[in-house]
Amino acid sequence: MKVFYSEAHRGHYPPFEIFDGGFRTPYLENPDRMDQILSALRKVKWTKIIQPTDFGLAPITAVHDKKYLDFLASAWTEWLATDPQDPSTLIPATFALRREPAIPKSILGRAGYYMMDLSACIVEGTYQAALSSANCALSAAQAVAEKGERSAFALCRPPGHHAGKDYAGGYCFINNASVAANWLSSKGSVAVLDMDYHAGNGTQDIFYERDDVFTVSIHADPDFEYPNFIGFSDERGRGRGFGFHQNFPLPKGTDDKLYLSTLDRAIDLIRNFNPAYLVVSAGMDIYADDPLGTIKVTTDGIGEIGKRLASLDLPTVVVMEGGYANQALGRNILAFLGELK
Ligand code: SP5
Ligand code: ZN
Repeated sequence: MKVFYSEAHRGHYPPFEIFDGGFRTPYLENPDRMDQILSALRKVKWTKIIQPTDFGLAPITAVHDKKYLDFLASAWTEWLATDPQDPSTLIPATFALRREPAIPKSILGRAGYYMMDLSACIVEGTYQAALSSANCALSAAQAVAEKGERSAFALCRPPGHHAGKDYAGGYCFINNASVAANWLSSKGSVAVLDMDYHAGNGTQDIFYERDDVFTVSIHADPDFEYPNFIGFSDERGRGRGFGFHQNFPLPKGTDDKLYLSTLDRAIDLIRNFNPAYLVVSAGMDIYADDPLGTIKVTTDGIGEIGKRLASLDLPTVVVMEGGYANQALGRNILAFLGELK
C-alpha cells in the first residue's frame, strides 16, 4: 500500500493549546504521532512510504476561501510584526459574533474571524505543513483514481476534518479529506466516512449542499463533546444536498459492539449511495485509551472497522485525522490498514 507522507509537518509544533478552563497544556497533536505511525509502517513489508506530489493551490482553493488561505499564508509574519508579549504561537482570544461579521484588518482580528477555538495554534511552519498535508491526501486520491491502486494512505499531519471553507479549528487548517474528495468528485461520485472520535464539522459544512459527495460521520455526541454545535443526527444536508449527509452521535463508553453496529448502518447508507470512490477520515481517537476520547473501541475493533469498510469493495483513500494515544497509534493504524491493503 502506498503511504504518502511529508516531513514538512515538523515545522508545525505549537508549544501549547488551551483546554477548557483556560488550562495551558502541551500540544497533543504533535510530531511524535507521525514517528509512532511511521515506525510501525516501516516494520511491515506491504507499505511503501512516498513523498507527496505538489498539486499547487488550485485543488485547495476549490474547497477553501482564498482570503482564508491568504490569512494562513501570512499569519505568522503578521503576528510577529505586532511585537506580541508572548510570540510563541498565534492564538486569538476574541471570536466572531453569531451574525454576519465584518473581517477586520488586524492579524488578531482575522485570527478570531478565521478560527473556531483555541486549538488550531499557528506557528512559523504551519502553512507549509498544512499544504504538504493536503498534498498527501491529493496524492493518495491520484493513486487510486489514476494509478490503479485499490487503496492508499495519506499520512496527514496536521489533520483536516474540523477545518471548513473559511475556518481553522481542532488542530485543523486545510481539510485534507475534503480536498481529496472534491478532487475525486470530478471523476465520479464520492462517499466520505468520518470515523474520528470528534464530529467532522468541516467536512459536513463543505459538502452540506452537494449531492455528488455523500458525507457520513460517526462520533461522540456533540451534546457533551467537541465541536459541540454541530454533528447532531437531524442534520441531513440542505437544498439539493438534503439527504446526502448523516451523523451518528454516540454516547460515552461506546464499545466495539455498539460502534460496529453503528458502522453497519453507515455502510448501508454508503452502499445505497453507490459511490465510485470512498474517502475515510481515519481518526484513531475512538481508541479506548485515547486521552481526548471517551469511546472504548479496541485495536481488534479498529481492525474490524477496516474489514467492514473493505467489504464495500471501493477504491479507497484513507486520510489520517486525530488519535493521541501515541504509543498505540502504530498498532492501531496497522490493524486498520492491514484490512484495506
Ligand atoms: C482532529 C481532532 O481530533 N481534533 C480534536 C480537537 C479537540 N480539541 C478540543 C479539546 C477539548 C479539550 N477537552 C479536554 C478533556 C481532557 N480530558
Ligand atoms: Zn478527533
